Amino acid sequence: MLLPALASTPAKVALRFPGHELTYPELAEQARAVAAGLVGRRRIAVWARSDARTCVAVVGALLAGVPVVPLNPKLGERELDHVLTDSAPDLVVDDVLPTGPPADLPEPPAGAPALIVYTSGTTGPPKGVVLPRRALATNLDALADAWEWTADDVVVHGLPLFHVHGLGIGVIGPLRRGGTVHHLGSFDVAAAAGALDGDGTVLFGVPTMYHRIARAPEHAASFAKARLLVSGSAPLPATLHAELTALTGQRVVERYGMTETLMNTSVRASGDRRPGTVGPPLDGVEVRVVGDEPGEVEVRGPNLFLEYLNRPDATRAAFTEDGWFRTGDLAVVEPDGYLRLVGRRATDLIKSGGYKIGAGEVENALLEHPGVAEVAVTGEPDDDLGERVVAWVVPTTTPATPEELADHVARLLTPHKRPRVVRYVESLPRNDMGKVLKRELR
Ligand code: MCA
Ligand code: AMP
Repeated sequence: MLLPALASTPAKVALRFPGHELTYPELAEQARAVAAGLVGRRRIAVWARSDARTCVAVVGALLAGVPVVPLNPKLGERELDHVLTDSAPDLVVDDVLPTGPPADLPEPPAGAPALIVYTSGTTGPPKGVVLPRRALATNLDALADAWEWTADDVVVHGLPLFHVHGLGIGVIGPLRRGGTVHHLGSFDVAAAAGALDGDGTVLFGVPTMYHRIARAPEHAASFAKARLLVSGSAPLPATLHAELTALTGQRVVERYGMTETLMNTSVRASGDRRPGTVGPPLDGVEVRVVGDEPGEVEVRGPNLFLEYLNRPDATRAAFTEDGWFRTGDLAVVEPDGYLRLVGRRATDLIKSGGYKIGAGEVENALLEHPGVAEVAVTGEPDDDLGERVVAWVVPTTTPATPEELADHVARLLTPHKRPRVVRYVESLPRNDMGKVLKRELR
């Protein structure tokens, strides 16, 4: 059973959002009504605003065995159109939750799809990653083992609910444990500190959030109280790790995951929390680094996705013949089995604020703007975001301002993909084949 606490309904808070709490009995009642209203649906999409309604809709769909596409509520018109056309949900859940009369629903099979999460690649529009229930259940149990995560934990975060980090690990995780999610509505250092001053025990965040925590020493005492501070989705710089230790006495636990694989490795709660390392493989997950080190990380195990929706070509290309998933991440393995990630195979993937952004998507969007004749998009180091999106633009005779180009990308794709910097150039460096030499732009 994926969510046993929805059956046993302990008398405690399951979900806490600003100004709104649901206990397990309340969540179970509401989610069962949603499940009854969803019976027979093939696939649904949910506007994944950061609120309890999103969680009730997702839990209801999980109870009914109906796969859910969580939609970023800020999706721009082009990307939204792509996601809805590609996933073809037979219902889009917004404000009003579907309901039906109480019904006893059987537990869906472990191999059945649970979530379809859209993720960027190096080329083309985002792909829908189909995650089975088995992946969630086994991965969350492996994390519970590594982090000594129990029903007594109150997990605090302000992560978006349309990605694996916030929804899969940050909401379904605590619910599988029978513990509590304390979602901040949106990330804010003071709010996170307040939650940890209350009953919060564990904090989940991306490195950008930890960077902002390190810039707010007035709240250090609150972060010092946490049982665990966990970071993931992008590399936590060793300097930031050290700053946080100096400030809070805590050593941040890093874990390494991917939409397609959920979590692959993590430093254990009882383990050595070395800066720049993401720990050993989780129980049940096979991880190998192929070729000369640093080599590509490949993963096999019950944590893997089933397929990219409607993309058998991309699915095939992502796996080796014997079923290892190629992550595209480069790593070395330390003597004690810890992974140290050192980069990515593809230069055209940017990680900004923990969000994965394909350079090609942003280039295609910018090329549609009348002010842009040619463009190349790169990622540059950024203290706060890890990397920032930079657009190198050859303007037309009607040039656009950086703000206009940022708004254009935000409106077409999504705000976090917008260029943070625009550099106007007379021409782009190209090789004999006409391909842009991005390395020369850095
Ligand atoms: C700004 N905004 C705009 C524009 N400019 N909207 C429209 N047009 C514009 N031109 C809006 C943004 O949408 C945002 O709204 C607000 O203004 C601030 O924008 P921004 O500067 O982008 O936000 P930020 O303050 O830089 O955000 C930092 C952040 C965020 C909070 C750290 O990047 C974040 O939540 N990151 C988490 C990413 C994540 O969960 N990744 C997991 C995927 P608003 O604030 O309302 O949004 S990786 C994963 O799942 C794997 C499995 C793993 O390993 O975890
Ligand atoms: P996504 O496709 O958005 O799920 O992002 C997955 C990618 O995020 C991985 O392939 C890694 O490149 C990166 N990532 C996740 N966790 C970490 C981490 N702890 N350290 C470094 N990179 C990470």
